[in-house]
Amino acid sequence: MELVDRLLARDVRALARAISLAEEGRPQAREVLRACFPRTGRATIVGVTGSPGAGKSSLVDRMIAHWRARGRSVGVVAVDPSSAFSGGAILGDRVRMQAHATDPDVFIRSMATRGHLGGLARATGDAVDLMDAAGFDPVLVETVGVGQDEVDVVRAADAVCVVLVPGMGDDIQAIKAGILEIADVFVINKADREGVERAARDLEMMLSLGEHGEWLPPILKTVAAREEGIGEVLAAVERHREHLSASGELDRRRRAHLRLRVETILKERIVAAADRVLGVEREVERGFEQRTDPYRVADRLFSGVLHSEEAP
Ligand SMILES: Nc1nc2c(ncn2[C@@H]2O[C@H](COP(=O)(O)OP(=O)(O)OP(=O)(O)O)[C@@H](O)[C@H]2O)c(=O)[nH]1
Ligand SMILES: [Mg+2]
Repeated sequence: MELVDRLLARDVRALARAISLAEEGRPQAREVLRACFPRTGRATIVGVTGSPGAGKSSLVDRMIAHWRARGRSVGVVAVDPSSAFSGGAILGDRVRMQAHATDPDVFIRSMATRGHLGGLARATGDAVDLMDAAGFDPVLVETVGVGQDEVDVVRAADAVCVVLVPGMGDDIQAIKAGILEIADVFVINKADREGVERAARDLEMMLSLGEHGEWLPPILKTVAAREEGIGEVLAAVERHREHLSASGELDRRRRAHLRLRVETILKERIVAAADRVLGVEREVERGFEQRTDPYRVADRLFSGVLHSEEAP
């Protein structure tokens, strides 16, 4: 397939096109992904998450610059929560990472939170695969650390950086749901502000209460706006990656991610098939009128799929 050949030769227009196809859930995307898949698994995938405005994009921008200086080509998937309302890619990330806009070894893709057939995690997972296949390594994924969708998205990374800011007492609470637990590296950004030591102490305290395996997530301080501490973040990500490889944890994680993706696809297909065979909406409506319990409605739909000629 011409598109695949071009993508594998790192034609960024082909890559952009392939990501759009995947995002829109087009049938052609499946073929592209299948053809590209053997070339995936090489890139280190780095998730960057944290509260809104913590400086994630600024940090990503600085990380790109550092990796570029070492000759790496960098892919970025920036998940944009605000476009759920505005319906377009935000200006913020574009502006923040503008310096790299003309660099062919940097590929930045913004993605809206909503409007993906089959969910955000699937769309971002496909985009990461395609960038990986095109030879970008590392691939960074930026999301705001709120909500299950975003947690699922960064969970698929090899290393998860959680970005916090000083004076975050309440913030920690706000993003606590699932995000702190999956952090491999903590970054306290805006370390030029007051309260950075306190934030580090609070975090350390929280970490000492929680459980962690062999890897104790380091707590690093950065001033993304002034380029301070970025080298340390990269070093921690690389150290973490080495730890994953050496401990066998990398394969375990990637297996778990594969499973998650397979399950997502499976659920999607079953629901879609049930919809074609009996109509989910129609059966729900019927169930509502007849006060049927949800298990029975699901049973009816599921057996409809099982007994239909059509494979899901
Ligand atoms: N004082 C200070 N400001 C910073 C620092 N890093 C980023 N900022 C500023 O913080 C604001 C938000 O930065 P972004 O990089 O857009 O933050 P973000 O986390 O990507 O934001 P969202 O994607 O909208 O959630 C911008 O005005 C940055 O200039 C820092 O280290 N110190
Ligand atoms: Mg951002």
